Amino acid sequence: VETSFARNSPLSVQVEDDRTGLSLETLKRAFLDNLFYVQGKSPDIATAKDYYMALAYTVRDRMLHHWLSTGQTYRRTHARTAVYLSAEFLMGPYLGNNLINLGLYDLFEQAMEELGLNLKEIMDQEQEPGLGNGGLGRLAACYLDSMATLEIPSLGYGIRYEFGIFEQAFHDGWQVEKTDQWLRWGNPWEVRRPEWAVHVKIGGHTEGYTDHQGRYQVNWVPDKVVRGIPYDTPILGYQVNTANTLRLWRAESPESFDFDAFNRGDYYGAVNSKIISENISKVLYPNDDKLEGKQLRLEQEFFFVSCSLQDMIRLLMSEGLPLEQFPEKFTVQLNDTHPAVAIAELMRLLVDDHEMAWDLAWEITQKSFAYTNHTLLPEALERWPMYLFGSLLPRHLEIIFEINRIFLDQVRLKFGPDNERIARMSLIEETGGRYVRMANLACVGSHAINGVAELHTELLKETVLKDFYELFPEKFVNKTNGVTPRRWMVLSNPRLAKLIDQHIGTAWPTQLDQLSKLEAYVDDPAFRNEWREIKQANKRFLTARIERLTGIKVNPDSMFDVQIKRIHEYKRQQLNALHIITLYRRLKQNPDLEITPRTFIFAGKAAPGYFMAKLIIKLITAVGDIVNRDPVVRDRLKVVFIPNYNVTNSQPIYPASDLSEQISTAGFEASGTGNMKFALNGSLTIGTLDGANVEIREEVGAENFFLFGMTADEVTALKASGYQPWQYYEENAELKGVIDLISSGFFSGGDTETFKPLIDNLLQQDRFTVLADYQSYIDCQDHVGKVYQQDQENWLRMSILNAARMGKFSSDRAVREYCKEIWHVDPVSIELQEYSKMVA
Ligand code: CR6
Repeated sequence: VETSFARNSPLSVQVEDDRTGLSLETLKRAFLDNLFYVQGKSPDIATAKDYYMALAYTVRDRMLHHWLSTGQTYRRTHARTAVYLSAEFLMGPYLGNNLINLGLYDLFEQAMEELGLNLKEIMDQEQEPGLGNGGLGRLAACYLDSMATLEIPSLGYGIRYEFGIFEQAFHDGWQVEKTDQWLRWGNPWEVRRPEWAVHVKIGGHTEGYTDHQGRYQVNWVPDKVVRGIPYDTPILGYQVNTANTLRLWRAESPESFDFDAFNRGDYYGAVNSKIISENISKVLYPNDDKLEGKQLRLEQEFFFVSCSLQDMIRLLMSEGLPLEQFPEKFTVQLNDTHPAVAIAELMRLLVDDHEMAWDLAWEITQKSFAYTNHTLLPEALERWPMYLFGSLLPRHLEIIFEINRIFLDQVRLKFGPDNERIARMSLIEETGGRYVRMANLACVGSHAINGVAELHTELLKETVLKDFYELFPEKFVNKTNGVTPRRWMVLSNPRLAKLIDQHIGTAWPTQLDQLSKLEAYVDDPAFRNEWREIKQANKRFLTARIERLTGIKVNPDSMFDVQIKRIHEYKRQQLNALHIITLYRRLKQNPDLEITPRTFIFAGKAAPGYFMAKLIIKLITAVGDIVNRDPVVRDRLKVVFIPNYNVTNSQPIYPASDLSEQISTAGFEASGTGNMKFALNGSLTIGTLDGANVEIREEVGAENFFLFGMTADEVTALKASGYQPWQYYEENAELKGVIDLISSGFFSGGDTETFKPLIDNLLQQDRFTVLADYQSYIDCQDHVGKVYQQDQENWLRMSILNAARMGKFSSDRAVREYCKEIWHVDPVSIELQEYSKMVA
């Protein structure tokens, strides 16, 4: 950061103002104080990181009053609290978002400017906490934002991974992974709370005994104990006083553990066991939509669940409420099955530790939990080998057996002796090895089960959870995902946000339906002009960023055709690549062909162990290497892969895109949430009838959405009839040409082996029906190109209408639905308490 401190303005601020004051003068003084007293730096030796830290503390100081008042109000009123249990929270950078939610962005921007600093450059210093893989973790973050904004008492519980999602770099067009070091410079937003640490048992065996009342009890004797330390981060609502808490657990070794006794002076052993304990929260598993059946992963899941439930019980008791009140005080949402072991753990805590009768404990458990399913992919459904589960959680396995025994009796009662049904519904899979089925546990132990888009919920009821739907139809509800307009519009598209403010007022960020008022301006020339100019400005900004990150010069007047998301075969980045090669071949065959200039923008990580996804990345970068340099193309096509996709890097992309690629095989994308961020920012979708695309199209109107491809039912039918992908290859000359070009080694320096696995897979299996959808996609893309080039006025109109009609997809709407139909939690508004009165 270039600095030239304005030393001319004498600061006349009192010390006591520093913590709370909001005048320009005070902000500057507080910032300099934090630089001096917290960072221990004077401006002449301060680094860009120091400025970031000083500013972050200055902002945090202005959040604490909200935070403490919120906590105090919740305790005093015994507020019913929505608990979001999630193995992932993909929060994104905090500084900008906190400034927006405090309503202090402009003020701080000015304060920094007066000190010769630039707010955006300081914001760029933040290392975002990448504690999630993709949609599921980011959804959790959007929901926390909405819960705070809607003044819903809530707590997010998760894991404070020391290493979040890996950093992606490229070597020779291949993805390489580097460890993420988000904590390297310290984390100014969190507060460590060792006083609320808890112990978590792992492994060992159980022992039965008869208590003094003659009742049979079980004691779990673990072979290791780890300590969970909570780290709290305030989650501000938008322009309200509410600041809820995100509580993430770090694993440490328990101080009380007597290493001497256990290891007889074996210091190395003692230190080693400390390291082993700390392993639990060391690193995020980098898989999206895929289970990694590792012991450490199960330990992580159990660890944060046990910490969180113990913490909830502590909170309940600290309010003087009895254990029976647990489901009145808390409603607990399970974000996928990752925390589903909570059902067995709450039973254990109630029955074993608190000696509650089984039936009452079960009633409490079922009342407390609700389960969100996020995928239909069989490879993502968690099942744990029974021996592994039992060796780590011997007591929980016993409890699951007992839940299962009672549950299967209930199934028999309703359906008679239907052994196949019973085998399918059992919490234990017994065919081909024994497994604990976490989705079945989640369904049985919850009072509500939801999918994340209408189509997804319907498919759940018809396929993966069909038996459960037949047994408990009343439990099933849909909750279509949403995204927060604060981060995804106000913060990341300030120009567009301002234009909208000027036309429809400033209520839309919390009442997104109001965007419909923009429809009145769809034919207003001045408004249309500004809309176009803003898109162009955003594209120029991204163009500069792309050149900085990749060295590639792109044309901001070309169509920005964007696919940014995890790399997965079902998301079909390979289909997009086939389209690029199709256009390239057409140009090679006819260099004077009229085509719409396009910049294809990709970003996204592949799971490190997912070979095919990594090969798809290599294909895209290899195609880019050829296409970007071939003089025949004359810059009409450009392909860029922006490295290290994360929240920070995504924020400038959505506002700059023209075309949003949402091209998954119908029936495979549970919802998608990127699709919403694009349309909200005025880009048009090319997409299949999959996930939330279906509902987006319904809202924006079929005429404002580029639809292609088979429906989910058609995909199923095609596969049932014996899908033969090579027939599509043989019968479609253009497709054949494209595939043959890849096979020939044209994109791999003459090497015919590199892409062989990908091509063989497409021709022989093609699980995601890429070839079957190819022609439909190409036709649709040809149409898209025409509209963009020849009917710019209509494109602009569609862009405005897309944004205007996206009100439904605010995460506020989603959270309101959860509150009303699943959680039964009401808002509690927060009045800032006087410090002097803030005594317990
Ligand atoms: N990968 C779905 O695939 C959905 C999000 C959030 C996913 C995606 O379609 O939008 O969850 N599923 O609901 C899982 O992670 C299991 C995802 O992010």
